[in-house]
Amino acid sequence: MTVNGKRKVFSGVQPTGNMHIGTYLGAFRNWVKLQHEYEAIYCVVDLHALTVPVDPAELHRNRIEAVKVLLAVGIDPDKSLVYMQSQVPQHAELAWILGTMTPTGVLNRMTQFKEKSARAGANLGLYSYPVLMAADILLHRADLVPVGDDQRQHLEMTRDVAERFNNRYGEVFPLPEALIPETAARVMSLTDPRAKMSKSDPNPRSAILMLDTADDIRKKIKGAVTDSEPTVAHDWDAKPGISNLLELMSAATGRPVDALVGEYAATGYGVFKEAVAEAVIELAAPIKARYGGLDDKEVAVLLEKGADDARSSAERHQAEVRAAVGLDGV
Ligand code: AQP
Repeated sequence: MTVNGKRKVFSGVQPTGNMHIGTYLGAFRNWVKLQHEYEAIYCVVDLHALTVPVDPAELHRNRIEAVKVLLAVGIDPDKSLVYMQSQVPQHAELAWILGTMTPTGVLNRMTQFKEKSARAGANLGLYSYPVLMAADILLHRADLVPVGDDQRQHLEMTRDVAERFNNRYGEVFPLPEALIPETAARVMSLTDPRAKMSKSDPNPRSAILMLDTADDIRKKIKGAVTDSEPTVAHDWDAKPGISNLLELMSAATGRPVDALVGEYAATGYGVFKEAVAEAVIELAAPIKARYGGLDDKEVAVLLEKGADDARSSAERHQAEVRAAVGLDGV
């Protein structure tokens, strides 16, 4: 959908604390780039964060932290609309409508639901998470959704539900495309390279946090699980730990994985890990510095304006949906 000649980009992040480097490389880095070319809307999806048990005070803190991280990585509030999902009730309304046209068989296949319900227990919110995510995207008529690889399945479901809606009620939603980076699209856990690096992983050594100190980063990368055969090579089956570190370093430095393999193939894991750590420290340092300079009160003012703008745009779009399904007027 084109507004003032610009296509729309939308994406969201859950305020579940412990913002890590995977989120940055998989998603935020593209968010920052795209705000220069697109009408950009970025949302802290706090309703999604309720799908696993969370302490209210902690959620409150994490919401502000998430916004500050967005600003610190380079989201510019003059270029991007930034707001909290819970302050725009049209998200939940559209999710209900889309839920009525989402087969449960589709939701049963969602990998994230299977994984998270195994860990935290199943609930209806977790089950219908992809429907709310579809509503987040479609509410704004987004054309492009920059996400990490773990969200690929949810994006496919979003396109399917949009198509189903359009077939039944007329062309209301553009079909959004996912934008997934080529390198570091799925940064893996440092302690279990077969599992995704995740905010909710209880092991603090599994993830490099964006606000970690240089020392923390060195220790975590030094302790990253690898294999016993000491050649640095990119092979996800035989060497998932080393492949993960290679992709991390490639994404952090912009150097191709092949070039890194050429340089470190024979140096042994110790030297390679030190180089990865320094590259990640260099990447994270300016983010951490900018985060430290942000003021909570200014963030609150920015969020109020963001919510106002998002509500008025969402209401215009939602009126079109209500009319299409027969819920307009009395
Ligand atoms: N490990 C990752 N590698 C690449 N991209 C990632 N993303 C998350 N983890 C990685 C991308 O970051 C964006 C925001 O994700 P999210 O926080 O809203 O939800 P998530 O995907 O469920 O991330 P986590 O870390 O696993 O959080 P919890 O533990 O709270 O569920 C998304 O675009 C995501 O793809």
